[in-house]
Parts: sequence; structure tokens; C-alpha cells
Amino acid sequence: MNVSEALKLYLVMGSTNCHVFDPEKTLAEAIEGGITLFQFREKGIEALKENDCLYLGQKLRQLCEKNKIPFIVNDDIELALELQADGVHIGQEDGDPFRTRKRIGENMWMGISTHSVEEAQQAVKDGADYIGVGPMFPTKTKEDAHQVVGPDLIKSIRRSGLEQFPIVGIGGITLDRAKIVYEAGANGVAVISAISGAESPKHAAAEFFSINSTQI
Ligand code: 3NM
Repeated sequence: MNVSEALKLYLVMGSTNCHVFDPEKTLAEAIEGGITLFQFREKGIEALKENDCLYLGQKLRQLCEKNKIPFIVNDDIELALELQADGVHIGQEDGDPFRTRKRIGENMWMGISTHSVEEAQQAVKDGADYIGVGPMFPTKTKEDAHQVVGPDLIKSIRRSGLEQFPIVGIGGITLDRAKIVYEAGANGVAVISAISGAESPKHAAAEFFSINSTQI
């Protein structure tokens, strides 16, 4: 699967985002519903640490492997390597893209979070395989989220010369809002709460998937 295709429906989550079901069941359901990419993002005060984090990562990694869903680790290069992840995702403050690339090699994907045209251009120069652009809308999920940039930033990034580059929108994306993000030119939507906090993650993922495949 190439990166652009994988970005179509990108579930991001860790144990602290799962209030309805445990992370394994949440992920299993979301996979059944049609997610195309998964990011293990274990963040927050109550986040699992060390072996507990590794153990959960292993379980989620196996689930993805069994279902042929690429598996990305947020922020932690060593954990990504240990879990034999398909890639790592870094923020603007998390890490140096050059060091990250050196450590992960050419075969793993590197995603970079961006919040402006300049950051997007820089991320591409720095060797990103895809960029996240956000927050698209207000979100309560990320405490230190930037100011809302809106789907218009994706349009501006596309116009700045990155017509074909793999882009995923993130932040506050709900079923009602997903279409606007795709229409702005994103290859996909990255979602935490709208799937992991849903009464039925399977149903929620399937609904997102159908918006993507029928209306674009
Ligand atoms: N990154 P939800 S917004 C992890 O703007 C993350 O880069 C963002 O969670 C960014 O789908 C965000 O529940 C949180 O709003 C997304």
C-alpha cells in the first residue's frame, strides 16, 4: 500500500483515548469498519509507561499485522523500532527529522505534524513521507493543540507546490466535518475521538469510510 492510500482513514489512539472499550477491542472494531492506517499514540498523565506501554503496543501491532493495516508509532523512535512498526510520526517539537530518518532508515515511513505552509514545505525538504495538518477544527483531545488552522490550510499547502504530496488532516474531525477536509485536498482524515470514543467504533469507522469512497 502506498502512503497516500494508507492515509484515507487514519485512526490515532492509545489507552487514554479508549473510554468505551479497551484499546484492543476498539482497534479490532475500527479495523472491521475499514480504517486504512493506525497510529499508536500513548499520551497523557495516565499513559502507560515502559513495559505496560510496550505490551499494549505489541498487542496492537499484532492486530494490525494480522489485518494488513500499516502500524505507526507516535513520537518514540525506539519503541517504533522495537515493535517493528511501519513508521514513526513526529511533531514539530518532538524530534529532529534527520536524526529520525537516520535511525529508522529508508523503508519506514516518517510522518511530520505541520501547522503552516512553511512547516509543510520544511517537512517535505526534511524527508517526510506524509504530513499531518491541523488542527482542522477545535479539539479537546490534544491539550497543547495549536490554534485551529482549518481545511483552508490544506488548500494553501496544495497551492504552494505540493499538489501530489500525501497529506492527512487532523483535529476535531467528525463525520459531519470529514467531507470538508477531503474536499480541501487531503488524502485522508486522522481521527481520535470520533472513532475511539464512539459507542460502536466499527460503525463510526464504516461511516467515515463511506464518506471517503462515495463522495470524493
Ligand atoms: N494532533 P480528535 S490535533 C493528535 O493539530 C492531534 O497536529 C493534532 O484528536 C494537530 O480527533 C490532535 O479527537 C488531536 O480531535 C486529534
